[in-house]
Amino acid sequence: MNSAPQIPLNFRRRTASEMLQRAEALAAEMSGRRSVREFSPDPLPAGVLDACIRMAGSAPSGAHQQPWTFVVVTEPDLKRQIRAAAEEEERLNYGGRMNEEWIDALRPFQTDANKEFLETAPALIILFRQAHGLDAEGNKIQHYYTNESIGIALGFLISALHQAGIASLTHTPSPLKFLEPLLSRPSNERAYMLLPVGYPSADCQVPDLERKALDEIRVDR
Ligand code: IYR
Repeated sequence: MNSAPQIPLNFRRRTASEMLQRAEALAAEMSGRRSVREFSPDPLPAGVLDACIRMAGSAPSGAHQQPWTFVVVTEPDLKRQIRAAAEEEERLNYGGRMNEEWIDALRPFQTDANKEFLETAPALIILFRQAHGLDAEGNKIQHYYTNESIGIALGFLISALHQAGIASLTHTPSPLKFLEPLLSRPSNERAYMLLPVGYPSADCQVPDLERKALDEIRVDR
């Protein structure tokens, strides 16, 4: 294989105090992020989603294959169709496909098969994982670590949205397959996550949750 041209890394060391200050500020900012299920219909300012998706697209990926597509849906009729199809699946989920233990685990979130937010939120971002690539002749190109890669990109996206002042919900109407024909995706793309994005409604409530403390999630050896 040809070696790719190499360029000097653009990296500047920060002072210890600057590092600590930035890390603490970011941790505080991100711990304020909450998943939102009640959205205002207010539209988002032009260009903000583009910048957030650009940040998501800067995620590292297996062999730098960037195996992702971000579909942004703002068209009301398409949102309505997505809601109808999602609710059809969720009625089956809540009606017996999820067992009692699962339904119990969801109680704090007061979820049910009704997914009004899929129509209220001004935009839906649907992440597609490219299970393989396609060349100009339609031949398959092997992709590597696509699950890891798309998960990292989703994390980048959620973080970018929150820092830009946009609320989101990591929504997985399950199974997600219905999104592939509805959004006319090519055969190599698998729906991975549906994110309604926008401003929370004025009276939005969220469950009073606690995050695990650092000593519960960090282990030193
Ligand atoms: N997909 C269903 C159920 C659901 C499952 C989990 I795990 C959640 O954290 C939340 C919901 C729904 O969207 O209602």
